[in-house]
Amino acid sequence: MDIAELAEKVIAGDRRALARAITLVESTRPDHRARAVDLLAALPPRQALRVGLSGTPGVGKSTFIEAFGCFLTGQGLRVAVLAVDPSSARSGGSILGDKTRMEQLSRDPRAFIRPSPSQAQLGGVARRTREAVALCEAAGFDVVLIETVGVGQSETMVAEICDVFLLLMAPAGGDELQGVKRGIMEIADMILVNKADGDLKPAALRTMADYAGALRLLRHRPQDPPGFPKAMTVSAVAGEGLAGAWDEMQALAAWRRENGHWAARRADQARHWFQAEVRAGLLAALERGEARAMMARLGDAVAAGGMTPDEAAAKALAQLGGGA
Ligand SMILES: Nc1nc2c(ncn2[C@@H]2O[C@H](COP(=O)(O)OP(=O)(O)O)[C@@H](O)[C@H]2O)c(=O)[nH]1
Ligand SMILES: [Mg+2]
Repeated sequence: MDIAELAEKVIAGDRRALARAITLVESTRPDHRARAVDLLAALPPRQALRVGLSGTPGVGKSTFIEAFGCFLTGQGLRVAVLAVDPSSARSGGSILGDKTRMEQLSRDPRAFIRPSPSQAQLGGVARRTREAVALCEAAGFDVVLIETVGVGQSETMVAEICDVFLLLMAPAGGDELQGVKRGIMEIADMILVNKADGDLKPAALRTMADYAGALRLLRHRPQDPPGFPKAMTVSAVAGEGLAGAWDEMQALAAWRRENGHWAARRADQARHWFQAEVRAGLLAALERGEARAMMARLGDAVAAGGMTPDEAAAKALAQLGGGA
C-alpha cells in the first residue's frame, strides 16, 4: 500500500490501517523509517486530549483504563489506549498481559488498544509511542490514554507526550505517603487515589487528604488554574469518581487552552522531540560505517597511549563535521 493511501485510510478511521501504520512507525528497518516519516508528515494537524497515566504495578491502572475507557466511550467519545513499558521487552508487554482486565473495552468499537512496542530501549519506545499518538489523533480519536508503569524515566517521557498527566495511587496503610518521588509529584496534574471502596475507603480518603496537602506545598506552576494539581479518590472497580475525574480533566484542559498553555506546551514538546530525534540519529550514526571505523581507530590509539582522550575526541568531532 502506498503512503498516501495508508494516510487516507488512517484519517478515515480504518482500524486495520491504523494498526498497520503503528506497526510501520514501530519498525526499525531504515526503509520503513523513511516511509513512516512520510506518513507522519501526511497527517492533518488534528488534536485529541492526550492523557498520561502512571502508577506502580498493582495500583489498578489496567482496571482504571477499562472502567474509565468504557465511561468515555459511553459518552460517545472515541478512545485509544497506548502503553509505554520499558520492561515489556522482558515481560511481553503490560497491556497485552492485562487484556483480560480490559475485556469490555477491547471489544468496544469506539476503543482502540495497542500494547507497548517490545523494544529494549526506553527512548525508542517513547519515540514510537509519540508517533502512535499522532496516528491516533489523525484517526479521529477524542482521547488518547497513554499508560506507563511507575519505574525509572518512563513517566518523564510520557509527560513529554501528553496534555494531562495522572498519577494513580493506592490507599496507604499507615500515615506515611508511599515513597512517591518528588519529581513525579511535580509532573502530576492530578493524583487519583484508587480503590476507594469497601474496607479501603477510609484509608483512601486519608491518603487523598495527605496528597492534597503535599501538592499544596509544591511550587505553583504557571500552567495550572487555582486548585491544581489536584488529588481525588476513585474506585475503578465500582466505577466511582470517574465522571468527577473526567470533569476535572476537561476543566483543566479548557483552562490551559484558553490561557495559551496548551499550545505552548505542544510547541515545547514538538521542539523537545525534534531535538531528541536528532540526538538519537547522531548516536545511531556513530555506530555505522565510516564513523564506526573511525571511532574504533581513535579508541585504539587512545588506549595505546598514542593520543589523549581529548585530542582524539577533538579529531573525531572535526571529522564528523561537528567541530571541537
Ligand atoms: N478494591 C479495589 N481493587 C481494585 C481496584 N482497581 C483495581 N483493583 C485490584 O487491584 C489489582 C491490580 O489491578 P491492575 O489493574 O492489574 O493494576 P495495574 O498493575 O496497575 O495494571 C487487581 O486485583 C484489581 O482487581 C479498585 O478500584 N478497588
Ligand atoms: Mg496493568
